[in-house]
Amino acid sequence: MIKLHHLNKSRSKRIIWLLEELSVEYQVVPYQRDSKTRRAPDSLKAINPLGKSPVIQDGELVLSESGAIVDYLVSRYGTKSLAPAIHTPDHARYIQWLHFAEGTAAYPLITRYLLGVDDNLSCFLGGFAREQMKEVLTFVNNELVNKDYLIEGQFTGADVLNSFVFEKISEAGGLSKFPNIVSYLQRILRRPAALKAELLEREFDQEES
Ligand SMILES: N[C@@H](CCC(=O)N[C@@H](CS)C(=O)NCC(=O)O)C(=O)O
Repeated sequence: MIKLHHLNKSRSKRIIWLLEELSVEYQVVPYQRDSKTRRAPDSLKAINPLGKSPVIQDGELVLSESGAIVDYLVSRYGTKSLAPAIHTPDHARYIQWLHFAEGTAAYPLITRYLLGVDDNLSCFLGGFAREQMKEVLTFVNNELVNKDYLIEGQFTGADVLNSFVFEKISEAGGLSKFPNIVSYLQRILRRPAALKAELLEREFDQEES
């Protein structure tokens, strides 16, 4: 059975969501962040020396990096259509969106978050990341004109993976100028598998919110 090493309040919720979409059997191994440092506990390093979540175990295979995990799970277990047919232009676009989520999109979000913890958003890097974030959101908002999902006409693993950045920005009230992203996020988050992942994430979170 697939094991997901899941850290509370983290990117790992998306993997619960994907496993629910795929209707495969899985087990969640929960970890809790340190309340002061926000780091994962050292015990996670036993499975991933970097001490980062998500990580999955599937038989002998141990895999980290959310994008790689989504790609692997969808191609290995995706009996439903969670990715476009391989060797099509849409499949290439799907791969682009997989990389976008943890690359171009996540970088300014994480930078702003960390500078915010230090109350240092007015520094050069803070302004740089704010501009980058605006460009990312404008790009995605334009991509979503007349489209329900990132890939035209098809909900895919890329929607699950990209949800993290948009959810975080939405929670911070930063989507008011991006109506296509708002309606897109509402659409994907009301899927039964997404609602179930939200419930499970709360169940596995032992921190007071
Ligand atoms: N690029 C990695 C990022 C993994 C990552 O940074 N995970 C965070 C949770 S959102 C983590 O485990 N942080 C705990 C720590 O660094 O101690 C991925 O996509 O999975």
